[in-house]
Amino acid sequence: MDTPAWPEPETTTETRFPTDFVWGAGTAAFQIEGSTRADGRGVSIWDTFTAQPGRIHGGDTGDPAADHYRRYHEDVALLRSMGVDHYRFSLAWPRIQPTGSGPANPAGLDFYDRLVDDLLAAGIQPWPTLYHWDLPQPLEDAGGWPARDTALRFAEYAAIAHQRLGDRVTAWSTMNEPWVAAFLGYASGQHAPGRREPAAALAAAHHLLLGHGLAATAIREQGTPTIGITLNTQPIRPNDGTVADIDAARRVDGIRNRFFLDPLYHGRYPDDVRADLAGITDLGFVREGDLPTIAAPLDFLGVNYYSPAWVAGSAEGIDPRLLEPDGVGADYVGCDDVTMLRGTEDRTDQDWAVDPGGLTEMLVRLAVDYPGLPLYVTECGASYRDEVGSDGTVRDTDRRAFLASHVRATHTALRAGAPVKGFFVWTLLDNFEWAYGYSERFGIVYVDYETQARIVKDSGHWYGELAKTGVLPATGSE
Ligand code: IFM
Repeated sequence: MDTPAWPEPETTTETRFPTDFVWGAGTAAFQIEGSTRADGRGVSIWDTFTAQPGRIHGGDTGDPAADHYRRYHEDVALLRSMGVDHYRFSLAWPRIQPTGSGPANPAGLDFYDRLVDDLLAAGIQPWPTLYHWDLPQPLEDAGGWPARDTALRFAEYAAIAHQRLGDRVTAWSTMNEPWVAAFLGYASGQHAPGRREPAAALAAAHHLLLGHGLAATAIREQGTPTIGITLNTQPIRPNDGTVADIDAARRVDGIRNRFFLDPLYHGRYPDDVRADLAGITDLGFVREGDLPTIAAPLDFLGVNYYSPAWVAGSAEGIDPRLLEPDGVGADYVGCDDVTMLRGTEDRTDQDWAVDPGGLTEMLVRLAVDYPGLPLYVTECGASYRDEVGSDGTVRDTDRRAFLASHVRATHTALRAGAPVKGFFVWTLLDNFEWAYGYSERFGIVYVDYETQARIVKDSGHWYGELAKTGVLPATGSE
């Protein structure tokens, strides 16, 4: 894998974005809503998973989260006061269809109806995602994403949601990070439903993609929505120029990126990845007609970016301090022998590598290898240990610097010719960070989980200003 010379980021002058560039903030239902048993909501795999001892840091669950189900009005007002006029959120399938099939739950639909109306009244464009990991438990009991039927049920649910909201919502995303749902959910078991079955995880990945394609087709038949999917594509960097390192990078890139991008853009799974996986599956779950369905026309690609990965073909001769403590784990199916490296000393408080150049690299690569679709950075953000100062403010300098450098990296990609149309910060509110529970804070708004008071952090004030002006000041003046 050659590393091209990326354009140098602009740092000495202010950086102006196009006037129609979209600035937004994102959230996800299970991470913020709470009220998990309210108004007929069904049980999701995350309710089941969080109830199992030892699964989540501190034994945390989806309640109360940020109590957004009851405080959504206040949160919309917060977005408005900050000057952020695009809001990416997810719909909870178990609120809308409590068992994952059959009739809709009117109270669940009513909630999103009120939220959408509130957003529009505040001048904020809603960007719902249909699936951000909260599968109704009865569907998991029937086999989950490894079972083909789940994809069919997903398309029915998508049609119900679009039928109700499609008159006011134009931008729809089908899935968030199917890689995570498939491989953390069914291979490493770090996420719900906590299964450790590599072959089933590959079937899950295919059925998530199939569900995406069926849902996109179903809602396209109802009107003229703008439809996208969000992937957490990641630059995979070989440690060295050795054949072993470069081949390790190819394999990890294959399962992380191309296993999703190739079927979506080209209607096929990559041959090299099929060959890599031959000992695990023959992909017999792929039926005739599936791939054209998955490659249904799209209007945009959402890109979630946090950090690159650095890989080596073997750990031999590498200073142990440079290795990722968790290694490759089971996250990258078929790559168990690959070594993961830390890559950089610059880390968030969660110990994730900070590398804004990786975002430029990813956006430019997508523009070159997968041309044709507008790109939106649908998530980018960082967890730092915030504290409320004695003056009641949250001075999250690290997060602000992280965001500024990544916004700048986005502009660098734009300048290089990548069709980037927007940036959504992850995340609006501190929230339930999956296996980490409430221990990690990614928000640009601080949430006191005891009182549910919100405090806009310094990064939130800064981001609101950026969203209003589309101008990023020169480095040093941020
Ligand atoms: O919080 C998550 C989000 O739900 C999906 N993308 C990554 C974020 C940070 O881990």
